[in-house]
Amino acid sequence: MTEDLRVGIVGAGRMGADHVQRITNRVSGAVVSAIVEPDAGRAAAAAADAPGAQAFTRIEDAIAADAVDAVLIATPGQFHAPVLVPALEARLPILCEKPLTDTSASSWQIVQREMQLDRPHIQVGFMRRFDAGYEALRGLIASGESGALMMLHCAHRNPSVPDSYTQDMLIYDSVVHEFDVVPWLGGARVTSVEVKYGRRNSLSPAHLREPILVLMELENGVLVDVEMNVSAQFGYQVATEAVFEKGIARIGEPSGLQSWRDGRFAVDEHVSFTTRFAAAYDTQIQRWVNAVRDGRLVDGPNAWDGYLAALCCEAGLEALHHGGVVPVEAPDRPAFYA
Ligand code: ISE
Repeated sequence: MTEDLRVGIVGAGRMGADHVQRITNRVSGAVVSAIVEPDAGRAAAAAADAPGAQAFTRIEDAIAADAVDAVLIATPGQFHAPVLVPALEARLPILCEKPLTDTSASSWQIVQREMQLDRPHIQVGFMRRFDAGYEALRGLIASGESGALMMLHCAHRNPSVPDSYTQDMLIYDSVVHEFDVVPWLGGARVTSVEVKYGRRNSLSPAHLREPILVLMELENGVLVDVEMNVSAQFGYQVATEAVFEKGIARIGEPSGLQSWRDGRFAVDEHVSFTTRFAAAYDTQIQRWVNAVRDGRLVDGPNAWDGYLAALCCEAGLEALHHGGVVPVEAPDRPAFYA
């Protein structure tokens, strides 16, 4: 492909607008050719960062107008399936923000439809796999230098969340990242999920009961705990401590500006995932664009990974509402997604 890849961005909310800027200003080999967004104000704001992009309210219209070579879906998860289906039917490469869809049944249907094509067309936006810290930790685990991995202690802290954030979103909007990245790190799928409630943060929105502790077991015996905390106040922090037979490793500690003043030492911390993972998002989109341009179509987590995460989310929601250790059963990965 010699021309720039024409990407249609579906959904111009926070992530969609961020991706418009990224593709326009930092990604090479691609251009935002269409913005698909029913809200006129949002569409106009995003269009200001995408010179020449056409505006549509439905993905079907952008496809019919031959305005896109590839689709980047950044709507809320419950609106992914209605975009994935026509985009797959048009055989377009797709980068779909997490989650793939909002239920394992609908994710399964997407996987079934995709398997009718010649190869995977969907990459799922689990951007942590493109973060330098996560990549280094995965390399250390795979090298065996510190012995076998025993446990992962994960912290997932948001300073606060909007009123629209519900209790279930603790699982399917937030812990969904750990449901993807932990098996990728640990080399085995999740076999069970448990949720523990402790003391409630009095600063949490009235409709939320959190922080929660999510416990996972992997098929290879590795144990994982995730502190899921969306009212941490101080900033945005995603950190992991890995426990090995012969040592420990940590990623995600604050690494910003260090300052010494008035007898105090301080290190800047992020306040949003858009800055904490900015480089990971850039790498993710650049590698996806490169893969689409050279015909591989996917370079990262695929729809099967999205389906596995959806199964974990369902187990997580069951554990969130009814307690207990909830098993996660999954079929074997088809050769199509090897
Ligand atoms: C948000 O949707 C994200 O994807 C962030 O990465 C996550 O940290 C946050 O909890 C979610 O609400």
